[in-house]
Amino acid sequence: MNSLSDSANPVEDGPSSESASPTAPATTPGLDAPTWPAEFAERYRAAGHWRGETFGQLLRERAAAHPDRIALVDPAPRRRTWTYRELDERADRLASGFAARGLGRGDRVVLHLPNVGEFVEVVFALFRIGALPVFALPAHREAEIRHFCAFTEAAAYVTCDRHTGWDHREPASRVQRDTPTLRHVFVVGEPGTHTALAQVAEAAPGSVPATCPSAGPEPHELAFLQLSGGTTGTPKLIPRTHDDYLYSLHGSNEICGVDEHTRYLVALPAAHNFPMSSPGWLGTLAAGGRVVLCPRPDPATAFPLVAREGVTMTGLVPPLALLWTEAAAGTPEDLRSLELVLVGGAKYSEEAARRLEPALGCRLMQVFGMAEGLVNYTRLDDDTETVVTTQGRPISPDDEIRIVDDADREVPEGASGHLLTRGPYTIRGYWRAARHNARSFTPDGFYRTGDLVRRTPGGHLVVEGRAKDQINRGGEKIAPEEVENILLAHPAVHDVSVVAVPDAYLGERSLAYVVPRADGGPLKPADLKRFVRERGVAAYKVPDVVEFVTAFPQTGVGKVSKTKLRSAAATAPQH
Ligand code: OOB
Repeated sequence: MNSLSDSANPVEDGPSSESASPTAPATTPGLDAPTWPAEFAERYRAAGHWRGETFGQLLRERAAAHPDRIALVDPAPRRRTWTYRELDERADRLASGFAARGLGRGDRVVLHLPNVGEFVEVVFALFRIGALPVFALPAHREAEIRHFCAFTEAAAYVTCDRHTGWDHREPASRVQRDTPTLRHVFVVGEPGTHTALAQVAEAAPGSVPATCPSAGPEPHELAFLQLSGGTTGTPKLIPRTHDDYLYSLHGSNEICGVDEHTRYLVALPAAHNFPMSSPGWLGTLAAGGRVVLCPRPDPATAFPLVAREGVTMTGLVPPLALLWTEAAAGTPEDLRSLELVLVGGAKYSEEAARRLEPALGCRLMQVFGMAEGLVNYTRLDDDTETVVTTQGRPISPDDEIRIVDDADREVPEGASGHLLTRGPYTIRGYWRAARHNARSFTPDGFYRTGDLVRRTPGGHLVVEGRAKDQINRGGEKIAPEEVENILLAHPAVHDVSVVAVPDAYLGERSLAYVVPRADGGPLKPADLKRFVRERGVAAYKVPDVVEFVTAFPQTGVGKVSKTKLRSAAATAPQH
């Protein structure tokens, strides 16, 4: 029994639920999601936003233009580098190996790798053959991987042997056993019973179908599936096309001043949209710059890399920005190559933002983005006040912004309201999720971000809060409903409600209010935390605090009031 959720039935929509109706938004065959209506697509092409380019072509062109320039550095455990030519060739060799194993256009491939060079190789190899990477995060565990593989009907799963003490090979075997479509498991490192990725690339680059441009994916087609932060029981998948994502890269590069001299440190997980495209490692490669992978984002790991590799730019979530700011004063490392640090993913406090530039001796840029599309940046020529007090303005003149009240009416200029957006790189619907799309998008195609914002007279957005039921734990997004569903499966739990509590370092932590069953026997917070962990989900989803209550506060209509629970959580001295 879960009476806690305000949302409708979270049951997944199936592949067949995107059936066309006269009022349904435009869809592209094989896309499995609503897409931009023809008049919008034409407008974005005419404006030069959509250039008719694919990722496979992009790397090929960069490799032709400057073959010997270093594209990628993986410093650990021993320093490896790839020139643009080597990366291009490597992508071809892997692509032909994947193709020889029957992978091809439209096949979903769940990618679950930390920040290693193979991640970049595999992404470009999949782009080449038109297979679609599904970007899992390194923190994800068996439960999430199982869901991604099943829901996307994945043909392959790419992971590594061990990472941060976890062996991924046995869970991979179990997932494969239970997922009929999953024909291949490729492993970076020791493969166990699976196929070594190194062996796939051994195939000589034969006639890869995708090296012939006419056989490769079209620019308006899907390039990959990103994960949404999510507010529902399971994360939704975000279908991004070559055209739309490349536009966000080029726009980001222009705003951030990315060029061939840029050396971008991938401190956050490479699979996340922020370090991937804002401007991130893909933006850096698109500009002919150098990508430096960072195995862990802590100052002790990252600072020596900044110094040794001459890093000029990176992107951090606010808690990390705070750590870097505090560690800078005492470090023996030379950080003078750093020119720009982007901070986003969660609200960055003004007080912390003011300290970054003096501490690190570089510029700060705030970024307020979402994997669904819209990305806002403060600008390099903004004054300090704007940079530390706002979350920036959109990339594109064609990003449409509406700030509305609960009834979707525009609020007066400068007032706070719900942010709705539509534009050349914001999706028109999630992948295979028709029912959810009806809630998350307006009939005229605006995405309901769930964020509460106001606009300054200068046109910058300030994030004021959130209307969606989500916890933003230092940039890691938790859907309370997902954790509630897990806890409800515990035999001694009668009811549960998971909410955010303010936290000085992370911004927010998670708190599970639990009503135990009368006959459930003794129950301790640690039991429930362990129960969540043992369900095989990412560690950041385990509630930080568990508190037992006898009942939940109700709304006027008798539903559980999360608003009242949140304010109780925020004011309780013990949290
Ligand atoms: C980024 O993407 P997601 O998809 O993990 O999360 C998006 C959500 C936003 O809707 C907002 O609620 C929150 O994260 N958020 C911020 C923020 N940046 C993101 N909230 C307050 N201040 C900010 N600066 O998080 C993401 C994607 C691309 C670039 C940067 C971040």
